Amino acid sequence: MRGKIIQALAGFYDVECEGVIYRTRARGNFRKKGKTPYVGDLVEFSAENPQEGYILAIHERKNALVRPPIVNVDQAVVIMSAREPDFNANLLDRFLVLLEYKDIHPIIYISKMDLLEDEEVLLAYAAVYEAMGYPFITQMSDLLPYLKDKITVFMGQTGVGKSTLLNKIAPDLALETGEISDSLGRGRHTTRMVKLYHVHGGLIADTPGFSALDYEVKTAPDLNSAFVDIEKVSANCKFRSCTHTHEPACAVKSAAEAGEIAAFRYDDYLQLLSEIENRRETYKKVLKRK
Ligand SMILES: Nc1nc2c(ncn2[C@@H]2O[C@H](COP(=O)(O)OP(=O)(O)OP(=O)(O)O)[C@@H](O)[C@H]2O)c(=O)[nH]1
Ligand SMILES: [Mg+2]
Ligand SMILES: [Zn+2]
Repeated sequence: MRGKIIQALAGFYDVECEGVIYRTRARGNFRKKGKTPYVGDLVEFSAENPQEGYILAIHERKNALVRPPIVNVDQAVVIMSAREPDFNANLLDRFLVLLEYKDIHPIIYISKMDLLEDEEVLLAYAAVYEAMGYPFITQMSDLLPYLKDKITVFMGQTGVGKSTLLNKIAPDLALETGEISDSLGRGRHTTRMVKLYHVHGGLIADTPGFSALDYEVKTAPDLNSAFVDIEKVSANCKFRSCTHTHEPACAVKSAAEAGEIAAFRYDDYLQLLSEIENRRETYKKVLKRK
């Protein structure tokens, strides 16, 4: 039989096939080969009954996220709260870079708009991101048309309201949500696993929030292509390998100075680039010591 893994928990994988959910385990030799099934995997499996099945093979993946662990997604809704925690463009840019690198279409969703007294700053950000081609959504009804027939992952820091938004779209789910507990405005990881739900004609994964993103983009050219606004202009730089830092006749630097590329985007690019370079240096030192 062929089905999709919709939930993974303690070595069990719930596989959905023609509307029936089968609880399965991975065959022993999977582990030896270092192959782990993930939520979103299309698998071949056998099952005598819905309680006892075995995954036999995993189909090739279209893409894979590490955190949250999920594969074969069509798009990601990056949820950022307007307040509690405050909107953070630097963090948003880090999400976008990761998603662009993985070829997963990002949709930006701003939660907790009711807590925002002055929308002006946020609207300025909206203009920047929309100009880059990203949907920048501030109310649920505008998100719904994107969900049909798609596999969508909800991602974002803990406490931004991923589960709350999913409950609003599909109240039947009755997902657990958490109070923001401490003074730093950080939640306490209410959602603990990745699970796909049938919602609004598509599949949506609720995921646990996290505090740090993985450093998967490791080279300057990859970073360049993950900043879509920078990449567009970089074709006009004098040097093809331009890193937009010190090189002469850099079109990106000129565009940032002229305000055609938002200053905060250029700053975030420079920051991520220096992080990539610092990690390289550290790695080289570690190699030398060995
Ligand atoms: N005022 C307001 N509060 C909200 C909104 N959305 C979520 N919250 C609150 O924010 C807190 C965290 O919401 P959750 O939905 O649990 O957040 P989460 O992103 O699922 O968090 P994790 O599961 O820990 O990753 C809860 O107290 C919610 O009631 C909103 O639109 N407005
Ligand atoms: Mg949650
Ligand atoms: Zn340049």
